[in-house]
Amino acid sequence: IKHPLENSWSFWMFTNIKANTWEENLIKLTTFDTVEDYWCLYHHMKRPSELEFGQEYAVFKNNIRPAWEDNANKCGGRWLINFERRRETLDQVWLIVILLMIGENFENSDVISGAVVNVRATSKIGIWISDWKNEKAILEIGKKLKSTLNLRQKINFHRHEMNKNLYII
Ligand code: M7G
Repeated sequence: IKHPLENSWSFWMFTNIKANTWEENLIKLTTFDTVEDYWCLYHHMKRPSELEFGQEYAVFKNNIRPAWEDNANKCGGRWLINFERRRETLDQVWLIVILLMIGENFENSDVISGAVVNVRATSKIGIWISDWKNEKAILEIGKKLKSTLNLRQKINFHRHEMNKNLYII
């Protein structure tokens, strides 16, 4: 028997084809709702560090698109973790973020929409939260990320529709 997750999640891939619009480059690969199905995907898919520059993975709750325009994201924002040339830690951090998320390890897991990993010269992982006004939940999630991931660098949270940081911890 497989171990069910609290939520069902979709795995998305963003390919950077110049002729396409941003929306057209976003493809839903599959959906999973058990621990075992996640590990199966993990073992078969490329690690983020093996993706090409400009490509992205996103893991979002099943009914939420990894786009600002989605109802669950339009009043939201994200915590951002940057990776400057330390690509090996990118894969480890991505795995832990996914496990924290699908295991509902945050007190405020309900406000989490999903997570994105962008592979660039400076790669980054974003944890998307649906309500930028929910300071308590945002800070709880940010602090838990920092402590679990053992991050020494600062991380910042900003609204999707604004470039200004709301929180830096
Ligand atoms: P990004 O991937 O957040 O990285 O956005 P960056 O801002 O650090 O470069 C890159 C570009 O992709 C944006 O300027 C938008 O043109 C497009 N884009 C990214 N996201 C997450 C969205 C989205 O949710 N909706 C739309 N319409 N475009 C997006």
